[in-house]
Amino acid sequence: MNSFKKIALALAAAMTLGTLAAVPASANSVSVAVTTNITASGGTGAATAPYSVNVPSDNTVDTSTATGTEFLTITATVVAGTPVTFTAVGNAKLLQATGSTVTSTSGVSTITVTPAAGATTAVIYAYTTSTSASAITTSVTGASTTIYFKGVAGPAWAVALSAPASANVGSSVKATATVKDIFGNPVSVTATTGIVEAVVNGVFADLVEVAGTPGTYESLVTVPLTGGTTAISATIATPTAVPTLGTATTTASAFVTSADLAAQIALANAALAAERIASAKALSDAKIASDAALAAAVKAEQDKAAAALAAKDAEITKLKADNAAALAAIKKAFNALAVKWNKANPKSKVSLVK
Ligand SMILES: [Ca+2]
Repeated sequence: MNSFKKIALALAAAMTLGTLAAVPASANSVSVAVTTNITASGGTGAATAPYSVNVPSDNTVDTSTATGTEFLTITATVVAGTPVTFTAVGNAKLLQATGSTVTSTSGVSTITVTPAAGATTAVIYAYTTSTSASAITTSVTGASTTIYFKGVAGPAWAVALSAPASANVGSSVKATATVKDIFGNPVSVTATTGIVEAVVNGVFADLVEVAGTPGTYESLVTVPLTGGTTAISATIATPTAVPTLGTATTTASAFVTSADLAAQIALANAALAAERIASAKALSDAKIASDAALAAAVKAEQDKAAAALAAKDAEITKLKADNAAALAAIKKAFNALAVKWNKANPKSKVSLVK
């Protein structure tokens, strides 16, 4: 067996116990041992396999029969007397003590611990309220090491439900329920974390968890052929009360209004056809009115022109008469003078004008 295999086997044995064995410390070195009570999916503490620990869903960071252990115990081994700084990044928080009076908001992001006189270990506790991974770096001057861990969601605390607001009669719609723990982490409901069930118009309906999406459940709901409103509700079992963190939401509702879409389309089409007919008639009426107005305007202009022409004709006629009268008067006057002349000058008579 080569040395790599020996190390791998030793590591595997240590993980089985949920503990990484401490390596003796030397100057400027730090080794970390972590204890967690979750062995089934405890992880190795690497970024790709964080340790798992229950979130403090009862708002006390401690160990109890109901919720198990809700913290990691982190033991750093260093050269005696060396101060050790622990720093949490992400949702993780650090504590120097746990217990029934320590709440989910008690932790801090960094703690420095100096081992007691002659001692080589510094111990702190870490917890998280999130199922996303957090990192904790343990450091001394000149050396550091980082472990990763994540929370295991608590019991179902809140349920939400969504469904389409409307649907065609007789069709199927998807109702989606999401279940979260007291800290908003998705919860895959199990016998130990509660139940979730759906009711459609008073009848229990199937609710199936979506593969790969823990805490999300779907139900295919068929709305009635007669239309109307379909009431859907999702319910989770009432969890143990945690008054210090609020009130659980154990029921959520959604309503689907169904209608005969084909009938609605036929009605809409009929309305559209009627609208088109009305529009065509309005257009025709407008053209008729426009044509009539145009004809009237043309006639008015024509009448005006005819009247002007008639006035001119009358004027010409009057001028002609006036001229004739004037000419006749001139002839008469000339002839009168001619008669007088002829009497006085019989030897040089002038002719009268006819
Ligand atoms: Ca607790």
